[in-house]
Amino acid sequence: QFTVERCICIEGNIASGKTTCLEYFRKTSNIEVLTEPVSKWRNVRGHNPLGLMYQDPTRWGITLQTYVQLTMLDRHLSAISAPVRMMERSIYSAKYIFVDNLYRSGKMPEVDFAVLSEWFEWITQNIAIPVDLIVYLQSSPQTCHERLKERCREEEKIIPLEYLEAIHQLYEDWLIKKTSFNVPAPVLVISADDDLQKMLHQYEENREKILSGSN
Ligand code: DCP
Repeated sequence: QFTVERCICIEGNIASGKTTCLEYFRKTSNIEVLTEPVSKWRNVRGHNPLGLMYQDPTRWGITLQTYVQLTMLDRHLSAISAPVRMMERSIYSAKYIFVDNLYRSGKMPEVDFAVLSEWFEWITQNIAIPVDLIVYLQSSPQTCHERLKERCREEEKIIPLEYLEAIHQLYEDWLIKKTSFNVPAPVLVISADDDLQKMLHQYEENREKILSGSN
């Protein structure tokens, strides 16, 4: 076992290409790569909180987001198998982007937002969750919408462009303008609208910066 020397979080909109980025580094570097536990969100003891949330966010938003917060915490704290860890999203974006979006768009009752916020604040004040670098895959909501349609994940068929625009705006405020919430680490911005070949090229070009954990 190793102690975590560096933790790099890959952030970006839905279908911005985070998985492709993680898979690229998994294949080409000796690092630990943790993808998002989305399969768990689609099946917890036979239930699908992700699907339920998209069908009725007001009723099921807190259900999904409580579980997302747990699985993210588990990821951040899990024993590491290499000195450098790269992971998809973080407990921070779960709260600052997705929970906030549900609440601000009027889809989450205030009491649910309050309970999730209390949980989040307790966790982040009592448990060290070190992040050394955030890689922000900056994409246009239109590109994500196209990729989403191509990917055809059953639960996501009903996601409208406006939803991706709202997520995009929250990411921009958080990581580019830095006007909304605490940014827990330096941010490296990579534009993510290009096709696959160009994206892989960009990852190669930025490899040192990313793996050395600085921007
Ligand atoms: N999701 C959510 N709340 C969160 C985190 C994710 O509702 N706190 C949803 C959004 C997506 C699904 O979970 O419908 C998976 O999200 P990602 O965008 O993280 O995963 P992708 O596989 O879409 O990423 P990418 O295409 O960039 O690899």
